[in-house]
Amino acid sequence: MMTVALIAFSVITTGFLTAGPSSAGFATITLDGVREAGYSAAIAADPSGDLAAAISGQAHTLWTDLTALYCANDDNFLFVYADLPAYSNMTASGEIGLLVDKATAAGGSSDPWGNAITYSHTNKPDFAVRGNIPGRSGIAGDDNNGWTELRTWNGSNWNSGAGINWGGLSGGGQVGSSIAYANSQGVEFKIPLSALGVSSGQTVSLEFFATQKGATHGAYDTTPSDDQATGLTDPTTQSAYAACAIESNGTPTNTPTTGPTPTPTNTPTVGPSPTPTPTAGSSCASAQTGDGAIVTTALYHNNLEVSLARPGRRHSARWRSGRTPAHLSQRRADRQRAGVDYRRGRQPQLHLYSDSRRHRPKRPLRHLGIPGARPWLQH
Ligand SMILES: [Ca+2]
Ligand SMILES: [Ca+2]
Ligand SMILES: [Ca+2]
Repeated sequence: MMTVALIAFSVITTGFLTAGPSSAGFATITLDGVREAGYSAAIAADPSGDLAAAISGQAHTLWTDLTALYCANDDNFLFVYADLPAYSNMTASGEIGLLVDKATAAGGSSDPWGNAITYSHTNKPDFAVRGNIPGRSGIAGDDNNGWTELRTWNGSNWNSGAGINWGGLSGGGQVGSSIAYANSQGVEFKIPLSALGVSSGQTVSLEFFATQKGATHGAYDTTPSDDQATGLTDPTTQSAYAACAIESNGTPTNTPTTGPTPTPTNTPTVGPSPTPTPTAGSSCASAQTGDGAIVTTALYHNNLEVSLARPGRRHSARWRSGRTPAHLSQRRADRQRAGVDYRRGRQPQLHLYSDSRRHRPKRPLRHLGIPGARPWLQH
């Protein structure tokens, strides 16, 4: 028996891309002195208008009133931003300092530039970015040239980084390679994570202060809030930090999740091998490749398949008896139905036609565009 197994099944597969946990601190930041949205929420705040009267009373030190501190990072840099709403390079004069601690007790306890600022944090700062703001000229004592150093505590002093203009500002510029200022905006730092020796998952502690050049000046103001100068020459002692977490990339990790389990609608069954071993029939001269199977590209003869050789029981009986069909009308009808040519005196033959060609019984398959099809199925 010829068997054609029709395999029908459908598989529903659904995939989802799931975003990883959000990382508020991970962002793409441009070093330009402007605080972009990537900084998200402030990590520290300080009241506005809280400067000592002697400091707020000078136009060129009014910029030292600090209000908020931010941080962000990408794969390679820590960005820190301090709002300086009253800063202008046309009027401001003074210095900045950014302390960074890596949660180690060791560190410097005095200011690397020699101001009257004592670092008494439980964990002493391991790095201090100290710089002159790009500001106005003509203020005695202040350089206001933008020169900025990244000092590293080497275990005994702050000498590492001395004499190197790390920030890259010169000639009155406000945007350097590692620090940038923008009028009425603030100051922005871009610190290589490699320089700090930290990576995502770690937290650094930060404190930012503003002051003026000179051994008698303490911190005029700080973020986070801390001891601040009550006058132009009041020494200060700092002990406050703001925590800044170094975040990993918040880009979706594309972790695939399994959707609904695919459910085949029918269990696939294996049909006949497309190239079975030929088996010679009793009345066949020899076996032919493809005998005994139906394939989509060809038809072959199978002497064992009675239903094809003798499509109609009535006529099968007649053939066996050798009688000539008596009713031509019946024969015509049968011919149209089954495509059987049993003309008198000829060996019974079976013609196969497509369904659509049922009423054109003489047109064999090879005329219907089926490659390789044999037009006759002969027994
Ligand atoms: Ca920016
Ligand atoms: Ca303030
Ligand atoms: Ca430390």
